[in-house]
This record gives sequence, C-alpha cells and structure tokens, in this order.
Amino acid sequence: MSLSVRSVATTPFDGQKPGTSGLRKRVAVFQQEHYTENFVQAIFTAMPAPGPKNAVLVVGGDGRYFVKDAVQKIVRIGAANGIAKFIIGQNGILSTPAASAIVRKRQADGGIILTASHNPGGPKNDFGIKYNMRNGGPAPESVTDAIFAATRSISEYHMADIGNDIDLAALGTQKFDGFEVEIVDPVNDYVELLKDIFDFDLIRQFREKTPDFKLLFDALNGVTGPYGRRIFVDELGFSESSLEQCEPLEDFGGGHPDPNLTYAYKLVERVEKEAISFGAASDGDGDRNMVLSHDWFVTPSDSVALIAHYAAECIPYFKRSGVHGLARSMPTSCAIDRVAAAKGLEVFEVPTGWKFFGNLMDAGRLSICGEESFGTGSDHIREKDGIWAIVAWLNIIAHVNRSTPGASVRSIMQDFYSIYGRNYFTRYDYEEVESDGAARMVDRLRSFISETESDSGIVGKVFGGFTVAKVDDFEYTDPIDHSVSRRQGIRVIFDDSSRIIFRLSGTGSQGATVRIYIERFDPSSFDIDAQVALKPLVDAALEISQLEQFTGRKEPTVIT
Ligand code: VG1
Ligand code: CO
Repeated sequence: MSLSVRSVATTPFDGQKPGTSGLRKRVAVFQQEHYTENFVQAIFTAMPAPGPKNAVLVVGGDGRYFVKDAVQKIVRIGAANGIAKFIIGQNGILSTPAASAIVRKRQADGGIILTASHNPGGPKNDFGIKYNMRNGGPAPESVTDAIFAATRSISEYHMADIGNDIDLAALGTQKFDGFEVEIVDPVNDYVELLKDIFDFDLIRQFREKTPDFKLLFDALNGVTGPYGRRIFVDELGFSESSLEQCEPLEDFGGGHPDPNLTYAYKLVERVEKEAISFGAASDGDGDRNMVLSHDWFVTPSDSVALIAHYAAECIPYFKRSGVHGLARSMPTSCAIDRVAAAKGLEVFEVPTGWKFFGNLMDAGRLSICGEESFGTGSDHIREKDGIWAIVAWLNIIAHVNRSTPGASVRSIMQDFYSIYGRNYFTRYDYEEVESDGAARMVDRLRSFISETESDSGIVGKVFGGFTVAKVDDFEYTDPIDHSVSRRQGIRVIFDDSSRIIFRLSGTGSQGATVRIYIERFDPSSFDIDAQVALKPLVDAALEISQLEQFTGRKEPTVIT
C-alpha cells in the first residue's frame, strides 16, 4: 500500500513572518482553520535542498497548550510532503536544547520546535512554531524569508490520510505506509550529553563536602522540570526540595515562564528568605536561564563572561577541545570582550537572536556565547541552553571551592571584576505598548543617526554628564556566508564607551515591546547597585527617546 495523500485548497494569511525566533501568535490565531497547516506546509515548501523528500525530521515542543495538536498536523503534512521518518519527543515534549541535541546526534535533516518560549501559554495565550536546520540551529534569515514567501503564495497544502492520530505516549517505532514515527524519551540523550560535557563527579563531591550549599532550581512549570529532576536530584544528588515548579503545565500555571527578577518572583523570594547559595530558573522551552544567590544577582552578560573565563580550566568539554572563540549579541554587555582580549580569543558581536551564532560555530570559530536576555550556551548544540548554563555554574563553583573553600556566587563575581573591571548593565522592557507610538519613537531615534555633529543629530550633546560620540543602527555582515542583516538596533554610544541601545522586540505577539539596554564600564568600583550605577544613563535614555511621550508609559514592565 502506498500513502494516501490529499490536497486541501487554502488562501494565504497575513503576518506569517517568523520573528526573532519563529512564528509566535495567540493560540486562537493558530487554531483558525488552515492557519497552522499553511505555515507548516510553507516550512516544507521552503525547506532547503534537497527538501523534505526522504528526510528525517525531529519534532517536539515545550508542552504548552496546542503542542500535541500541532504535532499531529505536522506528521500528516510532513508525510504528505515526503518526510520518511519523524523523531518525536514522548507526548510531544522536547526542550529546545534537547531538540537541537537530538537533531545533531541522530543526524536528522531538521526539526520543528513548538514553543513560544518565555511567552505565557494556555488557550488564551501564545503558541509558536520554529524551524531548525540540519546543524540543530534555528533557520537563518534566508530560510525564514523563504518560509514567509511561501506563506504569501500558498494555494494548497498536502495531508496524508493516516486515520487515527499518532500515539505520542508509546516509546518506540510505529510504521505507516511510506513513513515511520519514532517516539523517544525527551530527557535521556540530553542528560548523556551534559554528563559528557561537565564534571559531574566534582559537583557531587562538592555537594557532599559542603552540606551548607543550598541549591534551588525553578522550572517555572515549563518543559525543564523532568530534565532538572534527572540532573540535579538523580545524577547530582541534591534533595527533592531543591526543585520548585518542576511539573510541566500546559499553561505554566498561569505564569510568565520567563526567568527574570519579575516573573521568577517565587524563586527570588525563596532564595532570599532561605539564604539559598545558588538559585536558578529556566524558561518555558528551556533555552534561557537565570542564576542568582541570596546576596547576588548574576546579570546574564556577566554570566557568559564568567563561564568563558573558567571554561578551559575546569569544564571537561573545553579542557578536551579548547575554547575557539567567544561571541555575544550586540546589546549584551562587553564583559565577554574583556575575557576574549585577556585570553587572546576572537570575539564576535552579532544581532539579537541565537540564529546568528550558528555559522560561526559550524566554522569552528565560536565555542561560548550569550545574550543579555538570559541566553547562554556553547557549540555543544546550536541553541542556547538553560540547564547547560546552570550546570556550568555548579561545575565552576565546585572547582573554585577546591582552592578557595567557601567561595560563593558573590565572591566569584567580585574576583572576576577585580581582574576585568565591571560592565554595569541593565535592560528596561516596556511590554505590549501601542505599536504606532513605538514605531514613531524609533523613527525619531533613527533621525539622530550620525557620527558627527549635525543639526538634526545629538552627537556632541551631553546627557547626564555623558557626551554622545556616535549614533548608528547596528548592521551585521556574517563572516561566514557574508549575508547582511540591517536595522538591528539603534545605538547611542558615548565618548567613555557607555552605550544606550533601543530595539523593538521580535518575539511579542501583541502590540510592540520596547527594549532599552544600558551599559557603563567601571574599572574600579564593583559593588554599586546596578540601578544606582546606571541611573544617569537611564534618565538620559528616557530623555533622548522621549519614551513617555510616545508610549504613555511612566514605568517599565520588567527591569533586568
Ligand atoms: C528575545 C531576546 C533575544 C532572544 C529571543 C528568543 O528577542 O531579546 O535575545 O534570542 O527573545 O529567546 P526579542 O526580539 O523579543 O528581543 V527565547 O528563549 O524566547 O526563544
Ligand atoms: Co526560550
């Protein structure tokens, strides 16, 4: 018997343009007749050569509402487009890093990841679909542009008639006419990978010798609960009480599965109240992380720099193969640049979005990188990796404690600053503001772009004691494929190297989100509260942008 396929007539939907990380919309939008099908068909239509025929595809998501429905649609449409094998996480579950790891390990031709990441889930909230390439990384702009083009011209999609839904619960291979489905354990391969990267023995010994060291991991009811339990409790031996909100829920318990000081408030409160030595959280799909202790918050820009500083010294993966280069997204603070300079490594500054790191990793020029938005990772996969970052920290804490017993998150960061100085950093987010006002604000900022004093510009003007040296809109040429990405964020750079960056989010699903990133380097004072240290620049940012006038907002939604 051969596969029975039917074609369904459809018409394009507006706005199926993938953003910073896939297509994200309200669930109700995806539930419209043909909406999800159109986008999935567009992925197969645009899949880079040799296309979907006989391809192996990894499919899974963060467990949010609508993931299972989408998996069933992907199997039917994918099979009709020629996919030979689907590797699917049990019950449709795969964290984003685990999906990337499985694409690589199984040498699949790509993957479809079902997540809106840190955006809330449930019937009234967000869903998302992202396409990843053969290297396990998010599709580059050339491919997401081709997907978007396909959504604009679509007139039909193809569906395989397979009768009943696929059983997503039963591990093992199910054979159908013309294709097969393998349901895999979502956690196993990923845990094996991490055990190969980090020194689990060292962390275990440190835990046994240091009973006062308290860990608290909060999965925010996202996908990482089972991963966290396996690694922190089963493998490393921390107690069950080290886990918080580790039950994956379709609506993340109604919360924002975003590991920052605002949305991970339960963790932040417990860490303070119980004097936790090391607290950590990850986001809905497990690619972000936040680390802190009862007396220190590690800003993500510092976290990646710290990991880069210690990697070759104590993390087996890097001890074996070396560190080949570092990178950060443009708005991320320049702390990692200082580590690169000290260690004689190349460092790259790419636009916001993990997809820009992939080419450099594939070319062997990048080992460790991060984004200020709580994204940290390495070339072990091609996505950022929340649990990886948390275990990296445990590995480093255990290592430093060998020579300096009692070393804490705080003392480790203070030691780091005493070597490199401190790049104070903060980010202000204004979520879901009215789109028109935000666009007009950005247009006005764009009119300031200049390297010289000009009538319209602000170069040479002084704000809060800081003199503007240059205003530009970040543009990036990929060193490997030479593709150019323009308009990636407006940078106001001051003559002392302080920076203010303005960007509109590409992951929101409603209105616009304005992000303001602020950075100042201090070579000698490390212990000032970041909000205090950056207050003059925050005021300057609000004055330069006239944010309140354009958006009506007096206060940000989230401060990092
Ligand atoms: C945000 C972050 C960006 C990150 C992206 C995806 O994008 O700023 O650094 O790569 O989310 O993260 P934007 O366009 O909203 O600023 V995740 O964990 O949501 O996949
Ligand atoms: Co995420």
